[in-house]
Amino acid sequence: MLGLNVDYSTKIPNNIGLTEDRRVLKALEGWHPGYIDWWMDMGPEGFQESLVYLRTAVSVDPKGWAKFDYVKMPEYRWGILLAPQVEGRTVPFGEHYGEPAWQEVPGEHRAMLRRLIVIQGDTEPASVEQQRHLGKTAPSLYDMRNLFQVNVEEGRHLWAMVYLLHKYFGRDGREEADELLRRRSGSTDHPRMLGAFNEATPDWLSFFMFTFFTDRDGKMQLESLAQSGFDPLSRTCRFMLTEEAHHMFVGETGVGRTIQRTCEAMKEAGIDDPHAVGKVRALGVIDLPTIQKKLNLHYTLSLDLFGSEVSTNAANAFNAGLKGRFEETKIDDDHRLSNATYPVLKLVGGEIKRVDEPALTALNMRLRDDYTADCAKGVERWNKIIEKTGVDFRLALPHVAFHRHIGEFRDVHATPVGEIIADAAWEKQKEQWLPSASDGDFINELMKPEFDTGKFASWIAPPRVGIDNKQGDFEYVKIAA
Ligand code: BYC
Repeated sequence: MLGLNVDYSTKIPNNIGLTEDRRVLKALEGWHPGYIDWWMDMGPEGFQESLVYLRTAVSVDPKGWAKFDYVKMPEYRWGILLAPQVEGRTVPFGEHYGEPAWQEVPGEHRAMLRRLIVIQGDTEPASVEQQRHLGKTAPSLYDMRNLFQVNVEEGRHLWAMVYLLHKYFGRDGREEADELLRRRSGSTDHPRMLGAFNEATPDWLSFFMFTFFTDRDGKMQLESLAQSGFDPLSRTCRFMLTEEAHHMFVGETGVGRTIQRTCEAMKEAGIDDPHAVGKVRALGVIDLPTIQKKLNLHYTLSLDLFGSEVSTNAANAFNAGLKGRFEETKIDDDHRLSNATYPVLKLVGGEIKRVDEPALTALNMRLRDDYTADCAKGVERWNKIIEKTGVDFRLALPHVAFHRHIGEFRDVHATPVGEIIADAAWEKQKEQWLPSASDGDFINELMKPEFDTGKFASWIAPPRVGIDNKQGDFEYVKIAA
């Protein structure tokens, strides 16, 4: 019987009875040293000997699944955890709608399923690589701990996908699992698979924006894969979503605390004009227009992760019962999309128009719309912070045609409000909309480490509550000398 609790007696903690599955246990134990080598080479730079107050999953029971303790990161127990099997679960959409969910890989859809798992897996180590240098400029021990928590859990999410590859895909699964340790974020020869995961995360504001926007794409994609008719994938993704919530919390509160500190500093100094960039920066905080630019960048890089608005790949994955819609089981329709249409934003004769497309091929657009709605709510919460301080400024999501590299708008330039403009006009104005090199230099200058217990860098407010309800002066990371 597969329990809620995690077995820690094997080298690889798990709740899937790995001790009885000698073949997979051996394969994963074989993969383990390569993973540790990757972690030491490409995981957080420095701090590997430091004691970090981390949560580790000890159960998959939503009511109490984690325990907190000091751990050295390389000794973190990366485990394989699946949400409990739902008895009698059926394929919730597509051509196989209503058939029993698959416990083995459906042969006819093997290649497509492997591709989805590999793409998902590839993003996890990529994000760790992108963030590896941030520890040394952490604005507090609290933030440093959150960074490392996110990193170890992304590492665990890699394990989650590697388990599926080893267990269900034989030799080519093993090869794919090895490749996941070989690709490198930003490499010219051997890059990570998706665009946003080859971009730099140069500073902590980028890290917070990334965990707000890009981890939120992760949430949407995992929600869609959690609907999968391939039950082991569904169960894996369901548990990953439990951890993912904290990553988005880190992003949302990180940006929120940055905004809070900026507005407070402006008020203290009697600066009313949020566009008085020089004056605001002189206070040692990040001006709101620059925060908007960072938002524009990370939101649009994340929009690209949804693929093309109209996609036969997405239609095929849905038909096959492999990747569903956000909250598929709560949608009231035929779950096959036989005759349904969905409005898609398209470029028609140089203008942006809404055009009805078959809902099946418009699934990426639909998921992206759900994503945008979710992002917009978070942006409104940030605006509330600004409003409360009395500063007259509003953050906004740019139009989906702005700064795109994938899909319908990749070959045109558009302003943040969605006006198509000529190349020359774009070149002239883009630094008003996206972070410039000098914005980057300014932020970099602010990225001074603050490692004193309970203290925070000039540009960010303390959190309202500590992790695991710890007091403000709690030593979240005991830095090794
Ligand atoms: N960059 O039909 P198309 C996360 C490729 S994040 C580069 O338009 P499709 C996390 C595409 O591969 C969630 N290439 O799109 C967050 C295809 O190539 P092939 C990760 C791209 O396939 C933070 C071609 O263009 N999970 O978990 O419908 C930290 C045409 O594709 C891009 C997933 O993404 C791009 N942005 O949708 C840590 C879920 N976009 O095959 C973790 C699994 C498209 O013709 N993946 N291409 O050579 C999928 O569901 C889909 O593959 C995609 C693309 C949504 C990515």
